[in-house]
Amino acid sequence: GNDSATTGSGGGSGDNTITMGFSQVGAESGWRTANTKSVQDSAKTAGIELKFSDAQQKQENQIKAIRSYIQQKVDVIAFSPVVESGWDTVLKEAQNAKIPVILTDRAVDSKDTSLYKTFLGSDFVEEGKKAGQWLVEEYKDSTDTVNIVELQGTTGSAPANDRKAGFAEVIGSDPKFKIIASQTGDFTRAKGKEVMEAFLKSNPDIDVLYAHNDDMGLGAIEAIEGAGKVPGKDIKIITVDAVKDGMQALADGKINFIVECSPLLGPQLMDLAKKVVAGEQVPARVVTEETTFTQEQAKEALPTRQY
Ligand code: GZL
Repeated sequence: GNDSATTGSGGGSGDNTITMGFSQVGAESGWRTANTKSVQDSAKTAGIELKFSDAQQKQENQIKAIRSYIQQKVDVIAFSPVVESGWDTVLKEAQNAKIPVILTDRAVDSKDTSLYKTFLGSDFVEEGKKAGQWLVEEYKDSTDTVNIVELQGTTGSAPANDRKAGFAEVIGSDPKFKIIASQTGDFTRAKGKEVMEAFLKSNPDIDVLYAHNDDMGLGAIEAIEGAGKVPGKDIKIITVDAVKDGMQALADGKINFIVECSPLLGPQLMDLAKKVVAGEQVPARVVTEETTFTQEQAKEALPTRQY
């Protein structure tokens, strides 16, 4: 491992306090704000000095933030890459500056995995598969065509790519399932509503909506109700995240199934950061523990939901 002279610990307050530079995607969804709170609260609890930036979902802002953390000689850099590609150059700059990098939440598609010490986050393919499995089960006794519309997450992001792939893999087992429209809603309520309005105009017979996060699903519910249809009944809805507002809609019967994606990555992130700065070995991949919720389970879980 590096001795203190070369790990950029000059960025700390001079004593052995670890300084972390964190580049957050943005504040696009309930999930994201819960994730930010988890990171900030956990840094305080861990005694880690946190430099935090919000990139407003723009990759160039994340690259700028990472470069500024390198200039400030922080001890460790952590970030959630808004999209999978285009990180090798700035990650090489961090590597040359001997500043370890931790990926959290979303992944990068860099071939050189030495560019980061570990990736802490959910298995998004698995999340897509869980959504597909619920649908297969829900329609197991029907042979009619099932018309599905899909609201994808941010174009090029790992959760959008993988939730789409996992879902398609599972429903692809039966030709009755047809994805008749699929478009990005950029993980936001506003865009989810806008795209769902367009889907409703051009597709009179939609049976199911698969939204890559609760926020787009909640926006779509407004569009569905605006079109005089009943969400959860006329159009069944599957979403991912299980944030409070999504769980409330699930309990109210407007959503039919939610695949959890936990934003509470802060404690594990700070633990990994301490190990990485100390030069200890850490697993290359740490997968988040998470489950799924039906309408009944949402009613039970809501009172104690942390986010
Ligand atoms: C998933 C995370 C996604 C959430 C969305 O880990 O990257 O981004 O599912 C959020 O709600 O906007």
